[in-house]
Amino acid sequence: AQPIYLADYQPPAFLIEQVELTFRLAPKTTRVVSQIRFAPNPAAAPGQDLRLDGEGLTLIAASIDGAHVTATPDATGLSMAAATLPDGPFTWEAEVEIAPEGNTALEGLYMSNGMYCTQCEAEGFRKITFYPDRPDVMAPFRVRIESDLPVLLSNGNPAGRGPGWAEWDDPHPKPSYLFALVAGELTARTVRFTTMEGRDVTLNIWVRPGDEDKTAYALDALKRSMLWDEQVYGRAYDLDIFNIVAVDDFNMGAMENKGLNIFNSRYVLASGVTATDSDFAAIERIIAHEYFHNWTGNRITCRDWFQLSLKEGLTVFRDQQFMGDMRSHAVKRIEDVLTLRARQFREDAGPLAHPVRPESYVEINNFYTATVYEKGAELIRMLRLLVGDAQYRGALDLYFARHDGQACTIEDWIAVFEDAAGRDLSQFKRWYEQAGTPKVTLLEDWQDGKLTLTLRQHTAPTPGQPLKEPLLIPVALGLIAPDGTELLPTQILELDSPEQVFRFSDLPTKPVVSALRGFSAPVQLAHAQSSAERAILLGHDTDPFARFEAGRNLARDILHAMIRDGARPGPEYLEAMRLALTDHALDPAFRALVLRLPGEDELAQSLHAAGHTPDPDAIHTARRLALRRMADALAPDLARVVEDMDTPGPFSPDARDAGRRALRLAAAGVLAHADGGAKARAIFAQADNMTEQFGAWSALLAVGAGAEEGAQFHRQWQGDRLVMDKWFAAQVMHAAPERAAKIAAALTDHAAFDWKNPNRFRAVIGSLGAHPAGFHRKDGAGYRLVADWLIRLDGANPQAAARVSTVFETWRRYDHERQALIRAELTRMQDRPECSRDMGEMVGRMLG
Ligand code: DPP
Ligand code: ZN
Repeated sequence: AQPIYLADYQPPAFLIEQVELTFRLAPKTTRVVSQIRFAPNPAAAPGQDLRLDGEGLTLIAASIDGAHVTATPDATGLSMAAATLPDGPFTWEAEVEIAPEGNTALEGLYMSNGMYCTQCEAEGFRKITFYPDRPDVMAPFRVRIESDLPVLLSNGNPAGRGPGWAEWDDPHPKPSYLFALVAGELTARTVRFTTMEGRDVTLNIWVRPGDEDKTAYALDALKRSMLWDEQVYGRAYDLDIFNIVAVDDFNMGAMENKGLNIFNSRYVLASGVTATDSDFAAIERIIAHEYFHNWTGNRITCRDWFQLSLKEGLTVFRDQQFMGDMRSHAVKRIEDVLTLRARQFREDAGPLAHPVRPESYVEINNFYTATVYEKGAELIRMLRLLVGDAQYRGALDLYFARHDGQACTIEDWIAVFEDAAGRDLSQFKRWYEQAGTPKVTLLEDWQDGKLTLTLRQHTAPTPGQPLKEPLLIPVALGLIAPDGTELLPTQILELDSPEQVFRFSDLPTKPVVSALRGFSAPVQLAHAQSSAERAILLGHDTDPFARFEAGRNLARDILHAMIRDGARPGPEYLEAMRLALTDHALDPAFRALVLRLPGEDELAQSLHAAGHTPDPDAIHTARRLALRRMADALAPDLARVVEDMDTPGPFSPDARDAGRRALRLAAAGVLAHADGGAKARAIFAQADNMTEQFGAWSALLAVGAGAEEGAQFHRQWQGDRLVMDKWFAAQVMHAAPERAAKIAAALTDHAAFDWKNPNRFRAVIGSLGAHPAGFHRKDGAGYRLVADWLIRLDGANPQAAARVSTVFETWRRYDHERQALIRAELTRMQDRPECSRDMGEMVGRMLG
């Protein structure tokens, strides 16, 4: 397959004035009739052929302005020669046949448990009918659905309903990737919301009968999202109805189709007994994210798929702000940075590194990445820091006013900031174009009351980008006295050269430097500090992220020393942890995060960045030893925290109770390394909520116990798909390294292992890939099992298979023996004539 290049962008030859679609639904023989009013694009070269995308469609008939035409589709669509087209506007009409039942790729129109649904982003609409399937062609849609199923939904407002049919009218011009259709036996929970503009909107969450009692939280999150977008961004909803549908078989998390969001059911359905606190938080975030897309994505969309971060980075940033406002900004920021490092830094350091705005792709589905999403959000956070909060809001107002109804580019985005803030941001734009995580080195010099800080930046080469230019990096920095008082509140240092010096004078005492507060830029900071300095920051910094980070750095340094030299965690570290654990002034959620040691993959990443070849077994062993030492040294404190952090009364998923449960489970989890899991077993036995039931069982599994609890968990939950995903995942994730691949293999033989369901596949195969010591066993059994299953899944659902294949993206970190084993598996995956475009691109890039 040939790559597509950003540099080759051409405006569409034809624009669309109106689309009318009729669906006659049948599992094997759905008919789709399209009537599309085309007009030549005045901004394009005149006299071009009409090219329509189409894949896997059986063309029944086609006409132009009512006159039958002969069209011969090829593998990717069909063309009508310019000479055969009328001058000026014309109506194209076509009838095609498709088979949703056999569609296991879950792209286009497909079926999930007897229900019809669609997924069109990025290029699924071409599997529904012939169309210019590109985001810069926006049109109003009118849709008629014919089916005996009781609930028939599409985008926009309801426009008519009779026995066996329904019509929908979407007045807002939209690209085809936002088209959606749902038909099934569904039931809704409904509320009303009045917008700040006075529009009375019906909000529905549609689920399968029986799941109604699990929709209250999502519906409430939706109302809060709508209100928040009005209050914080001045954006109101623009249709009379907003529908959300939960679907069990779904490749992504959810999809922001105009007025008809379709969700992976795991991000809608929740009750206290079936969903963990993390599930509730994920639901709140994703409901908000998809809703926020209505303005950042739908009203203003992307000109082409290279601009994907224009909507995704911005919408992630907005959902992060929302979650901070709903819960805790400090805790949310820490969690976001942990995710960024675990996923995006990992991606940026390996063969799949790409800029936030890529320059080429073979399959766009492979670019729904942590870089486009999470790093994209970080760029917006930096922009806000550089221009200030008021100018940020001004730039966004300008963006909405200037570009509503348009398909835009990163250039348009940067321009609103330049215009609103009166500032040249051409250097900042490099962040969108340059891949790789910059390394910032901070050197301190203290003399005669003067502090001199030297900041350097360097970005290592990434695939296709051997040379890197200096970036504009906002470094938020403050100074703390050894007794904990703040000597200098946060300043933003703008690092825009390879090396810069910043001086601070008139200081009464040698300060402790608190750098990169709030994680002000997505960089790797190299800043040598003593354990004593880190302990001061952990105990006293005014910036909560910096406090967390100081504790994290302490833990990382100790773990590195344990892994490399067999050192042991010293008393200072254990004392610092004890202080954080028992500090009642601190938010329990924050204490839970501080207590959590860096994960095995994070340690492999940091060892590799420091020039070492990580040994997954040594990392696993050292981490467990550190947990054992913490458990021994802190046992009484941990036990007290477990008692103190109970949450009496009825279950509430709010941030306060969730934080208490997080700390309680974190403490019981550490303690299990000394008490054999006694506390965890007690929590499991008494649990009246999934967070504690599942958290306690996981803690038991992690110390080699939990067999009985696992059996009980299975008996209790075998009828609940989403809880069963947890049952599958936990057994793999917490398996002893030498057993992980065996356990995963056994689970794939389980009657409930429905491998075509993406959630279930990821629960087993994805979890093995996320268990570094288990996946990277020297005998290669983990690699083999994952490759076997990826090959099988590639035949049914290439997009999902390609996504999971990223478990191999870190392979060059490891020793030669492991590299040889992985190379052999990647080659086996690639060397098949039937290897999909999706997987072919991913494996090709990984092999480099
Ligand atoms: N549904 C995905 C998201 O919201 C892609 N747009 O990010
Ligand atoms: Zn999104």
